[in-house]
Amino acid sequence: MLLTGFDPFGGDTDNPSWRVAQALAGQRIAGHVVVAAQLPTVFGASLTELARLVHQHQPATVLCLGQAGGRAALSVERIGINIDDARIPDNTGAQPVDTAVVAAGPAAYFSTLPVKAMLQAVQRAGVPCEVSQTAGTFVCNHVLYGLLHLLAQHPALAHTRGGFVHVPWLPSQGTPHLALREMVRGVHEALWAAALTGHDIRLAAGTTH
Ligand code: PCA
Repeated sequence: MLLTGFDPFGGDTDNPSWRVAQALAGQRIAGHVVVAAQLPTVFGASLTELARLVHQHQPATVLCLGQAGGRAALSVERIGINIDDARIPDNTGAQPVDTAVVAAGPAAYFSTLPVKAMLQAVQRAGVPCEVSQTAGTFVCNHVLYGLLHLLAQHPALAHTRGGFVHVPWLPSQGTPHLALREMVRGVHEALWAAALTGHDIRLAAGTTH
């Protein structure tokens, strides 16, 4: 399993997504070993590095993590869209507006991880979790879309599934927040569910929102 987090961005000095990835590095989850890596919060370079890692490790599961300030729960992203539209500059100062992630690529890709099974597993562990219908239009969405495009394009990666989870701020960063150990526990459960669930489950109407 490849688990990525980002470096701090937008003036922050910390990024919980990388803290969580580090905490789970080397752990064995449902028979898979977690390889953790950091991606730069940079359009383009983040995807170049992710593609290199995916080709190198050929993992069964790729889960990218990112910080979403203002959200109170782990959010399992359902979709990546083909747009870069940055409200703030990335870590090299680039601020694309209304440009495609992949020129002439499809409008969107759905996560190929079992979103509802992951949601259920995290909630059952008592960690706040929701499904999110948008990963935004900054570097996190860029990475989710680019990952899913990569996996869709390469026959050698046909058995690799990919997706994204946003995590809240740490208590030191602002409110709402979640303790690091809760985030780690939740992402562990999400990875466990991703590894063990072939086809996603159906949850009864009204049980998840
Ligand atoms: N969060 C940003 C990019 C890096 C990160 O951790 C985002 O949500 O796009």
